[in-house]
Amino acid sequence: MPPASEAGQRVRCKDRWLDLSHPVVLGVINVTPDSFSDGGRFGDDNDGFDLNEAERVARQMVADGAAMLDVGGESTRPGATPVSAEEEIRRTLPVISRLSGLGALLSIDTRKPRVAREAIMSGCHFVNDVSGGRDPDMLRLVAHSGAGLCLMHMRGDPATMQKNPDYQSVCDEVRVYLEQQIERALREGVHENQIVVDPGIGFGKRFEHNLDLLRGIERIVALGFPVMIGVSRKSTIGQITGRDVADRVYGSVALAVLAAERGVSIFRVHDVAATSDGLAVQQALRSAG
Ligand code: HH2
Repeated sequence: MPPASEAGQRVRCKDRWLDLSHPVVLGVINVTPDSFSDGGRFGDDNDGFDLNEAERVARQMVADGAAMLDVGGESTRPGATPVSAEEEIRRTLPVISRLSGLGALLSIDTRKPRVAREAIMSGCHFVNDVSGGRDPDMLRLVAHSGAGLCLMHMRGDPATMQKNPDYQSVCDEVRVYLEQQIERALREGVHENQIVVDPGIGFGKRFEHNLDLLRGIERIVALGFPVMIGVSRKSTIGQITGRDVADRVYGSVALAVLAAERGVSIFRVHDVAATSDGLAVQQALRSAG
């Protein structure tokens, strides 16, 4: 694999750059009725979502320190029912158009090239592909548009991924998969400075697998590409703390800070203010040392 010369410092996002000289927060805007922690937040009576509320939440996230906002129109929680590209577009596009006026970097959380294309045309700078770029059309779209790209590891798909996932060594297998998907993306013309990788916490992994991945996250960091993680409010935190989804913020922030210490640079979170504060403290101690 070619050395990721610019990787680690910044990510190309069309005509802009995501600065990674310090850890950054990606604020989650789920425009879904069924996301595991914030589904239905923006209503939906099939006449569309509440754009004013989405804009209010987004503005608050940016004020609280989010460097980018991640808009998603399909829940990927285990067992979730897949939605069509048309439905994902109906959910996300009005929100993306509205948020594009804010000036923040925007990401689309989708596995579908059609949805990503529409989102990029409406102002998105980054594609968060939880399928890890399995569809070559997605890789070609990213190559042509110059958008940033997150390649995430997922075993199977959301409908089936938690049915007895098994690994010999989860860190090794996730690392090998990400390496292979990076190679595929580069072959399709994506530049190394567009790529971010994510081990996919909770995607086709049991509790022990998630812990092993987080303990061994330096092995993913060692790939030389910026690493993103999404642990916010997930069941891994619930299993450690015994708390319900709404009460997992402290555990989520603790995990983000520990991961930042180990070289993770992008944090996909619901609780932007709390995570930004935790990371600011981590950074202050680091530079003081
Ligand atoms: N997790 C979720 C969705 N997208 N993207 C990346 N890169 N990494 C993640 O860990 C990740 C992700 C699942 O969380 P959420 O969006 O809160 O829930 P749902 O899938 O139910 O909408």
